Amino acid sequence: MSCICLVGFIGLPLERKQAKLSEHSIIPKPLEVVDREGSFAFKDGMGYQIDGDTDDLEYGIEFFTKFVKKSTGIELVQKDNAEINIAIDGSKEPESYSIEITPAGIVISAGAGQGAFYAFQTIRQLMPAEAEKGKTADIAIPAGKITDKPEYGYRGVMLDVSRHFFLVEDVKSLIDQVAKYKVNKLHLHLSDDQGWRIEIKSWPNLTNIGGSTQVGGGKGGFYTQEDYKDIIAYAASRYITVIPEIDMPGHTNAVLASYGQFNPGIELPEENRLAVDRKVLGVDGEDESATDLYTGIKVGFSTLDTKKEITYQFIEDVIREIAEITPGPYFHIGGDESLVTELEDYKPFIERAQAIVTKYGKTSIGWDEIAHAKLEENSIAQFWAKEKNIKLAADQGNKVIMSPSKHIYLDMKYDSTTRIGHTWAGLIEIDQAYNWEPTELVEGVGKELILGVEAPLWTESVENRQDIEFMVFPRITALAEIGWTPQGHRSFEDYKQRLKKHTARWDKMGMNYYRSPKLD
Ligand code: TNX
Repeated sequence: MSCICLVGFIGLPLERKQAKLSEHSIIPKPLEVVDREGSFAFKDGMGYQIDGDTDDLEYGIEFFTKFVKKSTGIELVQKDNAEINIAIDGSKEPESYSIEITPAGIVISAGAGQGAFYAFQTIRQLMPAEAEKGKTADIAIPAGKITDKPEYGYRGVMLDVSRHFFLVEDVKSLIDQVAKYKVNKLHLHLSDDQGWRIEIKSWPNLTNIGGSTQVGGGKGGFYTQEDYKDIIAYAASRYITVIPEIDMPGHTNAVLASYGQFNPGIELPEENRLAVDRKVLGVDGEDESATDLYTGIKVGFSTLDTKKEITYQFIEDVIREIAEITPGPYFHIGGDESLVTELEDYKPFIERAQAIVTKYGKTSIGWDEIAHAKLEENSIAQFWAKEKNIKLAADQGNKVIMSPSKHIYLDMKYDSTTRIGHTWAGLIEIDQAYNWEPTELVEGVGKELILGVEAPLWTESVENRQDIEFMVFPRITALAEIGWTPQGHRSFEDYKQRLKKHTARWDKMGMNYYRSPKLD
């Protein structure tokens, strides 16, 4: 008997009816859920078996067995005729899965390890919130069948590690938290005016000087190439692809402070300059043309010198070194807010940057402004502000990623009282984050041109892991559902009810999420 029983006042057990499968609060909402009678209870001695290609299943299995052990105390072992059967069927889409739950067992069928991992995330959400904290007795999940697959293949979150630097451990924590919602891309904004955050062996001052501070004048930091590989491997173990961004030709003061030769003579804002102390930073010699470091939050004042050949050698070195240690298919070249680069210089610069990305075997992504240039055939434009830029990309036949700032900029305040964040794109409460549809943002840009969706977290005001959690949750769950669940299948009212159950899980995990009054 797998029901959860309470002892009544006359001493007889009273059955508390277990919620049906279709009444469970899964986010993102699955495509199809069918209820059946009964439930499946995890019991000692149970195990799992795998049918089909096990190649990329290992991480998923590791996650699942660890979670079951933590939440039930049961050590699932691999055995024949097991209660939990995981079948990989390569003819299905890799992210798709189905779960059939009966009192006798669970049968998971998935297109690949990734789909199986998503099946495990769904099963996790079928377990009680207490399971997130540790051992909970008698876990049973209701019988039925879930059949599921995503609407879009690109479901991303972006973390700006330049304005404030975050440790590898903080990035991993974010990876863990978003993977639960089937987010599959992590875009790292690795460079900006305030800091350069990845070791480039051929240009060491980028990190020695360019990585030495951040917004507010703190000590900054950077990832060694080994750190970066560590993040990538960790993300891969949650079926998340990392997309590195080096923003250019604007947003580059950290480069110009490190190497004056790329400075065409920009004017740094008066406030928040920080003189480079080369002795303290251990850098030999002088560099007359280098700028001061910048620790403020203004944008649009910097540019690389687009007219010098050495600039292209430089970006080629950077792209090559990063591409070599990036297994994913993408490289993001930024391209936004290059307000002091003449358009006639900007366009050929972007074209050359894209060509270098292509040369090193990657697909180029850039913020929507890049569509002013001639795009490479497979280049991707990321919508954040201007519909007309996305039209330019679409006219060229290029695909787009949707990050509409007024809906899903995670650095916007929730309401006027939010302690951190900005308001330039508006206030973004959970309904504003949820109520949009990728195919309705730009006229003429429909599903066939949309690769997917991404929520960026810019970090001018975000200083630590608690701040990240506060700005990302709950809004990332809206993004995850918009990327996964077709429009006709979701509504804010229904999402809100499900979200309440998730905040209970986040409480168990000790997360610092935003407690929206919209959840009553
Ligand atoms: C605009 S969005 C930027 C960022 C800022 C952000 C602050 C985009 C492509 N550029 O440089 O951090 O606004 O909200």
